[in-house]
Amino acid sequence: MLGFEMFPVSLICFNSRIKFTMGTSPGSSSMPTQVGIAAVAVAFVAVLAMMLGAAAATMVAAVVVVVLGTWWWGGSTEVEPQYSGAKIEGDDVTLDFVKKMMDDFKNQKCLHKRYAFQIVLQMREMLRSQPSLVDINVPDGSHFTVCGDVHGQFYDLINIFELNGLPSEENPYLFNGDFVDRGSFSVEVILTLFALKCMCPSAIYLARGNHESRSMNKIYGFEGEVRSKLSEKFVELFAEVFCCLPLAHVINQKVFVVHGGLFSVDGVKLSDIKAVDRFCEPPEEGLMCELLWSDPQPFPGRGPSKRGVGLSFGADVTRKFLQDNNLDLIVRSHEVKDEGYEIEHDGKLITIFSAPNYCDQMGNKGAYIRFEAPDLKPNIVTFSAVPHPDVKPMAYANNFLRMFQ
Ligand SMILES: [Mn+2]
Repeated sequence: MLGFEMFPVSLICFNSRIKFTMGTSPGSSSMPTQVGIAAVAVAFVAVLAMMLGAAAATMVAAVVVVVLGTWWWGGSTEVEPQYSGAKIEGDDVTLDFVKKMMDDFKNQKCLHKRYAFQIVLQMREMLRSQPSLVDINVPDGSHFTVCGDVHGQFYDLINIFELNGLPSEENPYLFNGDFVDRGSFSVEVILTLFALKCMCPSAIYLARGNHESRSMNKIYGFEGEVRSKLSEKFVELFAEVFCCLPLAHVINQKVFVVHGGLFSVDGVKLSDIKAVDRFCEPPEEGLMCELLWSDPQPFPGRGPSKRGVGLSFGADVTRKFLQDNNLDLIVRSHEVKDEGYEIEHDGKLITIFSAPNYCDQMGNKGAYIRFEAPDLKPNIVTFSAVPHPDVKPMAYANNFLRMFQ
């Protein structure tokens, strides 16, 4: 069960039929917000009635409704005076806030829901305006780091930042999907990555992985963790934001970076990927599905996927895609590797995986790639796992499903 998710296709099919509501609903805060608005509206009418000569009782009723409405509206987002964790002052997520938040997380302290909400909403707005394929420009003399799957291993994520520096305009990163699930610190990982992007959008790029989806989060732990550490409404909110994540990135028009891999058909152009309408749960076939799910294979041509979703593609498929799009290299993630990386397809495809000792039991190294512009030669750095608090992987996953692990 560990290396690959043998994912029941029936579940995916079921899931993709669920209508995606983003854009039609104002967000998961709509319930208390609507109650608040209704309360204010009633109060307004009452005050008007009073001004027109109604009884003092109307006035009393209005005051009661206003007080109740305000309490109801603000109750869930108010920060209690005893809260000692990281705080966002105003609208701006600052470096000081992110550092304090990461420090709190390290000490297993939660971020207040109010700030988590602010970060996730800001993230949703930012990601909505992004194209499905994002072009990244790394100026000559600068560098750029690409990381693979993190899978909720927060302590290994901070270790990457200790080894390679925090994301900033001068030290930008791309995290190539599968931020959550499996590891039991997925909430800490996703809030850290999102907060860094809110702080400085050009410091960190985030691509969707196959685990940034409702059906996977339900099975592999993220949904339960969100419910436990935040609340039910965040389950919905994260599902919406994940649907806004871009599908692929291209560095300096030369390096194509995607979570899974290539396609069941030849001739796909970057413009086709840019044109994918990605604001949905991953479908069970087509370009978007294959970008998130496919794997390379050591023999030429194409074959069925060992996962039951996407496909396996050979070096000839890689070569043709690179030629068709005038690219030099594919970087992808999605598969655990002993050394944290693997170079395949005549050096034209690199798998990068950044969750060392995956699920506390694979004994693998983690790795990231540092590219220096202009030559963009991939420098691979490997690292070992660091200790984490005694919370087992999949601790928040559905217990019934865990019996089959
Ligand atoms: Mn994956």
